[in-house]
Amino acid sequence: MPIDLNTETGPIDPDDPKYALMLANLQGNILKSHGRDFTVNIFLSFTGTRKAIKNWLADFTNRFVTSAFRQIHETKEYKLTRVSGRAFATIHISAQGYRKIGFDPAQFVEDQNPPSPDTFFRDGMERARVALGDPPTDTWDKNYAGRKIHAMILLADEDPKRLKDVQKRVEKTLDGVATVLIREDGVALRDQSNKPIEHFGYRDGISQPLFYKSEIPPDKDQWDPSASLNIVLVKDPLTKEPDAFGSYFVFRKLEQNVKEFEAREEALADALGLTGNARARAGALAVGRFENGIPVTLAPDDTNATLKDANNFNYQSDKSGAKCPFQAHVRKTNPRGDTGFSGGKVAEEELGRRITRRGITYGARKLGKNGLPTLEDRPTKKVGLLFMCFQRSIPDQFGFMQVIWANNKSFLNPIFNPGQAPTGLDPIIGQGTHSNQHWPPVWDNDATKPFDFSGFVNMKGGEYFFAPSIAFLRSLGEELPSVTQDQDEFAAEGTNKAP
Ligand code: N7H
Repeated sequence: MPIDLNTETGPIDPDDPKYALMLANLQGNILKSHGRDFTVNIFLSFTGTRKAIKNWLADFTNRFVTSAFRQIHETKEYKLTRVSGRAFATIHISAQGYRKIGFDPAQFVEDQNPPSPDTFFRDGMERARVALGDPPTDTWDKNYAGRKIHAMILLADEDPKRLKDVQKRVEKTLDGVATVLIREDGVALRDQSNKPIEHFGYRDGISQPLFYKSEIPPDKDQWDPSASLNIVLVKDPLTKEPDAFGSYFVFRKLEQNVKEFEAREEALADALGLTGNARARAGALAVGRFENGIPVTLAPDDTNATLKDANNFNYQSDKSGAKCPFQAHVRKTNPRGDTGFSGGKVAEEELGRRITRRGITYGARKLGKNGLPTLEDRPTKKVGLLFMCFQRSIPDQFGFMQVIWANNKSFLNPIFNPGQAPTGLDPIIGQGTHSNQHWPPVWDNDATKPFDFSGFVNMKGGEYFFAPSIAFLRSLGEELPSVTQDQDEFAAEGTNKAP
């Protein structure tokens, strides 16, 4: 029986044979992160004939692309052997890219429930600039503006040397097909406990929608991260093959001004009269978690080690925002039931807004004696997040989250409790002027002070893409897959041991 997304109601068992064809036809990284620490993201402008580009897409898919099925089996193998046999690869095509190879982007019909205005895949990110509150395109990095980006290749590996080798090998195949417009290197930052962090120093990647049964934690009475396939997958509109799904993909290069952000954290701590250990609460009020991942709605400071990376929480015992303010980044972007419960469960509409984040940090930080990045070195530019996320609909999910939640000073509380002071911008990603935020000087006390906190994340360019099904990509080729030059053969020549 073909998979029907409308009847999928929760996480799946990927070993159930019912899902095998779906997983073989689906690109990796969508249902589960590829998890490698080094990536190169290559943005292409197609220059060849339609025929040459289509053949290249099919050939690249056969030689390099990692399916969700293969990703699962490679992960199992890696757990057994601690050796990763090959680099990970996926490909994403923009609306302009589909046009270039003769497909009409109007065939990509995204859900609208109600959507954030003007943030549709078919129109591209540049046209969504005003809706998203993004800065003028002349402040973007070179080659992001102008609607020239047709595709993005993501290559990832644990071994940076092999990654470079594979990158060169891929780029050699582009002759007469495409030019490389931009290359972005992603390098995961990690803290002393080897957990991924972002450049402001906070643990990241803790809370995600989870699609595989084996990932669901036992404690989930306050927040259940379970997700069904229909929040991230859609039928690939360009193939009639059974069980061929894809996903809408957002890429944004978000530069972080670490020095000014940290100065603002100190200024907020001063304004709220926080002293000693309590000063760390200033940043936690902005992010919604302390640097070590403890949610500020659960604790006034960062000392309770059992709460690190806690995710089984909601805001029902913090209805006035006196512990975690409504504007805090993680509360804005995942209100965990603040927008309503139905039958004791978080409203379906809110759950359907979730995005599957797959970003990675970029930019060099100085290394300390332990080989880890020193967070004392505080850059003002050239470091940040290559933000990436998958979803069923850009206007309903990423677009809605950025425009109707993060940038909206009335979300959340005044919408549900009219007459209350505005919530203000999301201090991390909210775009707009006069942030209008209020902050609680005393944890769990309703009195607040006004203080503006925003403007430390700057959008430097990006694009909307679709991650097509492997069935579609293969169908573009005229010949049988090339087996003689498979990436495996190359991997055998190079290093194949993960560090
Ligand atoms: Fe955010 N940060 O360091 O403050 N994010 N984010 N994000 N973010 C999260 O809970 C950060 C960005 C979401 O389920 C954490 O996994 C930074 C965009 C969502 O409770 C931290 C940037 C969008 C969540 C950060 C950035 C989102 C989330 C806590 C840009 C969408 C999950 C770690 C440079 C439009 C919330 C965690 C939940 C978590 C930060 C971008 C969305 C530390 C620095 C553009 C949905």
